Amino acid sequence: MQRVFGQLVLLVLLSELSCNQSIVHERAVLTDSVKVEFLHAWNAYKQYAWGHDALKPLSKQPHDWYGTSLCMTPVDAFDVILLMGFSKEAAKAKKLILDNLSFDKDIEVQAFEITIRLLAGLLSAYQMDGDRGFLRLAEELGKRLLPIYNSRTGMPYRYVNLQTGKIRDSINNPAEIGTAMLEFGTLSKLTGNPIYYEKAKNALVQLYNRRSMIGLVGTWINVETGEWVNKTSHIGGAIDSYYEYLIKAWLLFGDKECKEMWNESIKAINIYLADTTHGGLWYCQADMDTGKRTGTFFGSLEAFFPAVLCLSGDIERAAKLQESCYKMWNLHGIEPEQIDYASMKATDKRYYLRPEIIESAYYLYHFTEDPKYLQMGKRFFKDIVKYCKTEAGYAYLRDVTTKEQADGMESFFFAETLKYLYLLFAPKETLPFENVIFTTEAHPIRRVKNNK
Ligand code: DMJ
Repeated sequence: MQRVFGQLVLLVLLSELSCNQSIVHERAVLTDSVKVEFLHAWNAYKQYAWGHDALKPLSKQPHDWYGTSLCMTPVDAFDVILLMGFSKEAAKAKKLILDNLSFDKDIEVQAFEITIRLLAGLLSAYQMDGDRGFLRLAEELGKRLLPIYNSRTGMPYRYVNLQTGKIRDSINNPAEIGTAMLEFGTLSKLTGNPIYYEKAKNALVQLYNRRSMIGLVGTWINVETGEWVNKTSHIGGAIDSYYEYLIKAWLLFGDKECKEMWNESIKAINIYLADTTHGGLWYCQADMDTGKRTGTFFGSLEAFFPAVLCLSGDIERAAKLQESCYKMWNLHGIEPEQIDYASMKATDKRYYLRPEIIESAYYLYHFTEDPKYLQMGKRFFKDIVKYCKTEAGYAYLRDVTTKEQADGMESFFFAETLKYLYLLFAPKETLPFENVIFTTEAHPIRRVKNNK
């Protein structure tokens, strides 16, 4: 009897071992495949758009956001090139950036996009590569962005002319107001100049102070008067990374006020925006003053939230929400930009090569080690390759139902989508999770210990 039992235990152990070995093998294969696809996209950028902001993958033409290049793709992609171990490619990208990138340009730029893609990219490049040229560029950019904070409330304007400092657009949203603290804060820590941290933090506090009586924020606010001009509350685009940065600023800098602001905010979000009435967990739109539900839309941008919930320790809710996100992905075999979760119909049929759902799978896998998140990641990767791959890189989809491709490949496809896929499959030591905080554009910033 004892012998039979012993044999059974041995069998179970052996089958577990072989299962683990096959997971390890599958992960190694997937890691290599992501690298291959990365090179496919990167080589196309090099061939058709080298030195420009981005590649238009169908017409094989370069694209510059403001008519002159700010090296968007190489800066955004630099850290992932290093992570993947492509040292020759990294050297080429570095030379391109350090020899050519200048911010002394008479162009009006959207501060948020420039902050999350370029400032963050330069800071992580500096931390990973060590060349002070990256930090010099980051500081030059930081200085040129500072005029955005010259409003009566201290909340930023949306656009600034990099040469003249002229600002415009006083109607701004929480995401664009609040998503600077990691980048500006890190710039302060690295340069020793506190101004960046102070300005970004003040903007965050000013916004938080204008939350409603029930603790929600709206979508648009006038940064001169401090009055809300659109009171729809949600966790999607235009608000999303405001919440993300409250908790991450706490974790990165140990800023207790940010922790308190996060704690208060998440309570209100879970009371008024969480919705379990349509099967599964979703987050809705509601009026910021009354909490009354005004919409049941959810989309690819909202899919960042399981990752943030993981960071806050709410794995249960994170896992439930990720199940909903996965349903959304599987509706048409690839993720629509937005659905109405009450009817489960796509209301915006584009797929922009976005990373959020993959980012959440990566966080959930880190915190639970449940192999189902690896399988999800594999599904995402296979579908992206199947529908978005083109001769010259990757193209976003105009319509997830027809899979019609469109002529764009955003730099976040390198910086985030492929990076999170890679990190999900690669061995943990590739980038130990506890050592960094990822900015909203997935740029890893080194974490100072003992912030908890
Ligand atoms: C990225 O630029 C950032 O993740 C931003 O916070 C939201 N949108 C894109 C990716 O979808």
